[in-house]
Amino acid sequence: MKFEMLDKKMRVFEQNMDQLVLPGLYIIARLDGRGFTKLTKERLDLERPFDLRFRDAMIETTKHLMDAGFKITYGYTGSDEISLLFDKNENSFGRKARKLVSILAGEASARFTQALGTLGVFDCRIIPLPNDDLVVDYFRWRCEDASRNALNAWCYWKLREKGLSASEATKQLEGRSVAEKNEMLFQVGINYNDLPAWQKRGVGLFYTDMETTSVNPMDNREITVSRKQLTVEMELPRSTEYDILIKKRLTEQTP
Ligand SMILES: Nc1nc2c(ncn2[C@@H]2O[C@H](COP(=O)(O)OP(=O)(O)OP(=O)(O)O)[C@@H](O)[C@H]2O)c(=O)[nH]1
Ligand SMILES: [Mg+2]
Repeated sequence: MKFEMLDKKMRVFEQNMDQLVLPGLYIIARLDGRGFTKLTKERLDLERPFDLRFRDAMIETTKHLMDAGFKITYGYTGSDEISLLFDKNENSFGRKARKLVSILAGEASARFTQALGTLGVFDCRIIPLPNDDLVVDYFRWRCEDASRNALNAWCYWKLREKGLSASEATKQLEGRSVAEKNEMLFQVGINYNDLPAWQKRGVGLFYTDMETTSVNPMDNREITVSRKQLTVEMELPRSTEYDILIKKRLTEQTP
């Protein structure tokens, strides 16, 4: 068979699973550490429930993804997950889902492994969203999920410290309301409201304009130039203020 014919014949199979994210839809990618319960509990010696070295490795991984050749206007990380909002006009690889997913998962796994010195692998999914409100809801959802997980994780580890086994601690928390969990923490001297914002709401990464002065080489006059700088926000605002922060990212230009 001639190469051209063989090529044509095989490409049909190769392209069978290809899917494009339709133009006009927002692209969000969410990456999640694979089997990180084992990694954080058995393979690494981490602070519980939250560890600074782990958090910083996740932030470095998010920064790396935002600098991996795509136009990403917002990065969000909490626990072992990362969400990325693409510029609405992103057209890399013709918006092929398999390209986005495989590149992001590969880049994240490589950077995280480098940061912590142990094998850390990420999965990745693409979430196409049709309008601004759903993008805001998406990030509200991840943020609220982080809050629930933080409350749960603090309660869980306090029970473990008291000597309860993993299954006993899990059972004790089953069916408990948010108020009950808050009270439980209060009894051991922890006010949930006073915990660091990055634990309760995650960390946001986005571009802000920074003004710097420079000298125009043509006439040696001082000029002010504005350039984009990546900001790592450890204290994400709550409710409507967070919505505003996300809405701003929808029209943001990447550098
Ligand atoms: N000790 C510690 N554990 C953390 C920290 N951040 C995340 N984790 C743990 O990371 C795990 C993430 O959980 P999941 O993503 O739900 O579960 P997983 O084991 O990764 O499973 P899959 O995602 O389905 O592969 C949880 O067990 C968290 O307790 C941290 O800062 N310190
Ligand atoms: Mg995971």
